[in-house]
Amino acid sequence: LRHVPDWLRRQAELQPGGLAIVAGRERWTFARLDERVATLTAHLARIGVEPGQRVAVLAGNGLPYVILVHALIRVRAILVPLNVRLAPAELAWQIRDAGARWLIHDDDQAEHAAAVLAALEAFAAQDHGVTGDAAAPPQPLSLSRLLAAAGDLASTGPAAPQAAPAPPSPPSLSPASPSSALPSPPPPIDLAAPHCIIYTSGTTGRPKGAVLTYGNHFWSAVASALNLGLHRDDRWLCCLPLFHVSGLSIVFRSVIYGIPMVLHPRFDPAAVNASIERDRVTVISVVATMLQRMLDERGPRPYPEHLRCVLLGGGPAPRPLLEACAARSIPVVQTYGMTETASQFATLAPADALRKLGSAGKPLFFNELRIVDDDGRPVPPGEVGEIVVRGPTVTPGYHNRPDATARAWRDGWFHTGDLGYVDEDGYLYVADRRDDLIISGGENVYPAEIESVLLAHPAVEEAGVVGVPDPEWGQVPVAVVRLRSPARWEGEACGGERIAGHEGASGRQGQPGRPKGPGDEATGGSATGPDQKGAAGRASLEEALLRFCAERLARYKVPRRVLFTTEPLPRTASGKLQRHRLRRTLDRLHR
Ligand code: S0N
Ligand code: AMP
Ligand code: MG
Ligand code: MG
Ligand code: MG
Repeated sequence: LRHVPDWLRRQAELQPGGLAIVAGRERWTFARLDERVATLTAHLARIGVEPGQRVAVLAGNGLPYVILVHALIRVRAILVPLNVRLAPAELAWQIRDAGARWLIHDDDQAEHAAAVLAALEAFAAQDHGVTGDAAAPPQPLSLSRLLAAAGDLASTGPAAPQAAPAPPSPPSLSPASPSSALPSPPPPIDLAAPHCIIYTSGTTGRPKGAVLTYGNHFWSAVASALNLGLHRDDRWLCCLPLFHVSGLSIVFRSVIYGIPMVLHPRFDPAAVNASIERDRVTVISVVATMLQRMLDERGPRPYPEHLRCVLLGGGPAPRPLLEACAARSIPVVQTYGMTETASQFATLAPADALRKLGSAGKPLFFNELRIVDDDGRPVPPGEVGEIVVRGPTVTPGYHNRPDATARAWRDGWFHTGDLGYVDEDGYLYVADRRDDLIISGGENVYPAEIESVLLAHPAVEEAGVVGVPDPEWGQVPVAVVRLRSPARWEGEACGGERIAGHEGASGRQGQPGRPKGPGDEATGGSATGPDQKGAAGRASLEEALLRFCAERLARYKVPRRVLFTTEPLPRTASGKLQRHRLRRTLDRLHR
């Protein structure tokens, strides 16, 4: 199967009056959504958005985002969804790496988008090791203005021709002549073509753009239905960001299944709980932090019968949470998946939910999974190894990163970097934490990203980051820092411009020369760099480093604490940081 009909158009033909999307007070049918998408498609083509161009999108959840996703498909432009929580410099890097030609933002993100463009200008002056064809900066476009202009054009003149050249026609699946009310037929979708590039951080610090094809999304939606089933009255609630594949995949399930998505602008536990009832939601995707908040908000009241599946993914599923849900008959199924597998790869079957509590289930219908040792040899059931996967939902590779692609795709298997085991019955259990990945509320945080920011600070000689358990977010990052010898950092970093130069820091600086006082051992333990400066000095330096991080990283990546040590950080003979040993250093400092 190489081509499928345009998903949205097909639903508009099959069930024009069928509900496609519920968003706040808006309830749009497939016909209405299709019509709006057609006008935006024409407008995008008119202003010069071309097939194959990368279009970065910086926007929160909403109907406009969904319309844009479908219109970009019809233009055959490549979607680059941006995480709105990231700092301008992080986004600028992704935009350059993707070689994005356009930056479409919603009104809420207008200022953020301006900051990203400013960061891009700063980038242009330096070399940041960007792998993409970093030519001209992207042209910014306001999503609300695009939609308004598209609407005006639609009401005043005929729609422009489709931008995309039609690929060779596949055998026709549609009725001989579609309804005359519908605009000219969009070309069929080539499942092998790239649809989007989604950035996901890596162990070495810089994020990689995972390319997902139309086929990745299509087979993911089909495989999900073969496992969870498809009911005529299904409604899938999306309170996950559309810039993650967790949320985006619901857009495709909606148009491939012909069911409504119930779209929330953000995650609000009370709003989600109310919506499950009011909007007759049958399936919802969540991460653990969300599910916990939903339970807390709801109290002991049971969920309605029509809620048949709570799909829990994006990170570890805490055992107590699973047990609490089981005790309350909440139909939770755990899934294992990642950006690179276009969402769910393995999911527990609803029938196994209780029998195999704690498992992420079996690979979905088309997928295969193996657990292998360091040499790539399969290990027996019960033994922990790396999870490697293959199947039609797995990314072909990373944008402009043949090296990273070759590291991941070895011997025909995609190496996830995750550890796990399968039991005798073939059920997957994702094993305890990898040392190099912290998952905070479903967002990935790689220690190396934070370490490289800390190392860029003039006072820092060495920095290491590990995840520590957190009741709300699952894990949060904590940093251990060894400062440069006082002679080098006191004048330069502590009293002077290098730290104080960063917004707001100077006023809160401690007194660099303050003599050591009582209570100074609270954080530092045995021997710490800033001991000479006392607790206040340490606190102010910690604050300065946190501020330094906050200017360069998403808030959720900013370490919860910075602890100071005078000892060299634990490393291998070759100089690689040993995070399992660093964790012990941290425990000691924390005490
Ligand atoms: C959990 C969420 C909703 C929390 O965000 P919230 O409460 O809306 O935060 P804000 O009000 O904006 O900010 C309040 C403070 O909280 C900080 N903060 C926000 N998020 C985090 C975080 N994750 N960690 C730590 N801190 C956080 C803010 O910075 C702010 O602090 P201050 O005031 O100091 O600035 C939100 O984090 C969220 O939406 N998380 C989920 C993200 C997600 O979707 N992850 C999944 C990614 N993975 C995939 O896409 C593949 C897996 C997958 O597809 C999948 C996943 C789940 C279910 C199903 C599937 C599937 O396979 O289909
Ligand atoms: P991302 O690519 O950002 O979606 O992150 C996916 C990562 O989340 C995976 O590589 C795993 O490390 C983690 N993850 C996903 N599902 C599970 C699960 N069921 N249990 C534990 N970790 C998970
Ligand atoms: Mg990942
Ligand atoms: Mg909030
Ligand atoms: Mg994640």
